[in-house]
Amino acid sequence: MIVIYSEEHRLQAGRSELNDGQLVPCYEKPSRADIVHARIDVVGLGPVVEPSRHGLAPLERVHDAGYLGFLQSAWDEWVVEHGAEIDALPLNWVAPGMTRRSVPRSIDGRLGFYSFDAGTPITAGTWRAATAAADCALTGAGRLREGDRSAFALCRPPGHHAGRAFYGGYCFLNNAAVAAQSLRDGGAARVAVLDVDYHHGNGTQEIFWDRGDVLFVSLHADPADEFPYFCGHADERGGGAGEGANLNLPLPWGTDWNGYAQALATAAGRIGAFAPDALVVSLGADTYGGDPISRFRLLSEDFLRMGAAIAGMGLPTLFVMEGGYAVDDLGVNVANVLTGFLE
Ligand code: Q9C
Ligand code: ZN
Repeated sequence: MIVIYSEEHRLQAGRSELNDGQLVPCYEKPSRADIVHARIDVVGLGPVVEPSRHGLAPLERVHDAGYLGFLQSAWDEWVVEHGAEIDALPLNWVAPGMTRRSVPRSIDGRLGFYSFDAGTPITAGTWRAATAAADCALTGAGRLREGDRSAFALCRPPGHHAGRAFYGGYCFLNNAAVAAQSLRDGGAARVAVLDVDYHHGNGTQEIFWDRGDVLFVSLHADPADEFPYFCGHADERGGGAGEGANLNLPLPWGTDWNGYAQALATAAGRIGAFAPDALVVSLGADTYGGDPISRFRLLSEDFLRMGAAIAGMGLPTLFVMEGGYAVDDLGVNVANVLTGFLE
């Protein structure tokens, strides 16, 4: 399986995120990609190649042009106001009943306008790292278009929380959505996105909400208890032409492989019925029992089973790296999904 990886992920190295009332060191850090990259080498998964540059056009297919412009210049504007010694974090957001008539002029106002949490610092290298990650996903989509059965885009920063015009949850550009759209634009009539990250992929859901040509299926911790809290419920089924093309499978804290495998079988049934031409997997390994910010109980060997279950769907499959914060075990867990898929 070809692996697409860029060293530019290192340019996203936030200092701190707001968590449990405190600024703490970022969980989403460069060593995450390093350990996955190292493990891929050990298991000899496949050639590791650099992404090719795709520019802004494929990003504009799923993201708002004003939002992309904001992301591109946010750091420079932040530095003018606050200096380069502090990462850019938003401080306030609009609530229902407040107006959202125009984009604020102030950089602080715009950080809040385009975000939904204070866990996602913008730094000097955020734009370059995020675009390199999107290029990894686009390069992987290109491989599928050329006939590969599978590919792994080792993206960092992750993407599934980023929507058409918002960032959050450590995500800026929605790598999986960009890849799914590029598969559609390359001739696939229908594409399914299967999101196995521990957190609901609210950004991907929002981007494809009213689309009948892209099925979104997500297994995740119940948003009644877990981030992102405001979406991911079972009754969110898509709107308009997309009604029925969104399937959320929220699971309780403490879910182990038993409970997870049942939901994965339900997901497989829905994806099979949709009969897509390609599958994009948002691959987070934060369902692992050892994850520091999550509360599922998957074991390392369960990720082999997850890969086998995904292979059983019998589709050309692009894996796109999302979350997973138990860094020491992240390489093994992610590589297990991929080798379990190939076996
Ligand atoms: N106390 C991804 O896995 N913070 N993003 C959770 C926990 C946000 C996770 C707070 C977690 C975002 C890609
Ligand atoms: Zn996650």
